[in-house]
Amino acid sequence: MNRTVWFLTGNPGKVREAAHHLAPLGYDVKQLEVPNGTIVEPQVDTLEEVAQSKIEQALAHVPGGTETEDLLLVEDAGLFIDALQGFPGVYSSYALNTIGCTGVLRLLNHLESEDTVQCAQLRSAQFQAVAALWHKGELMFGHGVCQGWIALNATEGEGFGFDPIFTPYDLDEFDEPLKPGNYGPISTHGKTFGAISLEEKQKFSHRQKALNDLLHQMPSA
Ligand code: ITT
Repeated sequence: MNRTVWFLTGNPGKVREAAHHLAPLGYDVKQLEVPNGTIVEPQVDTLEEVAQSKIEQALAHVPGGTETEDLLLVEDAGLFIDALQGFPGVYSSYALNTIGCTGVLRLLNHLESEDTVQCAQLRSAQFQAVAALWHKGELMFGHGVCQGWIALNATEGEGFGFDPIFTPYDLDEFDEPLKPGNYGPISTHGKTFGAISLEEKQKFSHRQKALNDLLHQMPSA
């Protein structure tokens, strides 16, 4: 029988990606919706602290409460741009809602080059994700990183958030990122996450890596 995973998030794009990954493994991913303003995202330094705080706040809203057999999932991600000392990082939601993708591109205006390899180095960035899973009082964390760079222009498509401006580095046959200028078997051919399908994005995604890391620790469904 499928196990229910309540995913606390206001972002349906994240639910789609988690369900795509966990449904074939016997998990029924459901969005845990709470009234606006119920969960306060703390302004702390790390994604782990954000995720843990959200789990603690969300437990009061899980059907069945702390006695439930269901699982509770929170996943926090951020875009960390090297040239901006990691900004927006843990402030990614705020940055997206205020300056948006266009504002981030503007902050990097001075880091341009006609040489794509140089551009990819100057504008290097990572998506980082921390997935936290609560089950019967136990809390587990999974981590995932996706290396890449901030494109010169935004491209709209299937994705969400900063997808239109993030191009992942190619991956080698062991799923490890290659340095710019090296071409690997797993590649978007220079396209941003915004310009590729969800299936394609999954091959690179920080969220998938964080969920995979969690899966190794999860009770079998
Ligand atoms: P929650 O309700 O789950 O917190 P959120 O959209 O605020 O949803 P995060 O706090 O995890 O998600 O993410 C911080 C920001 O980074 C947010 O604006 C996202 O849109 C963006 N982001 C996270 N993962 C992303 C991804 O895979 N692609 C593009 N943008 C992403």
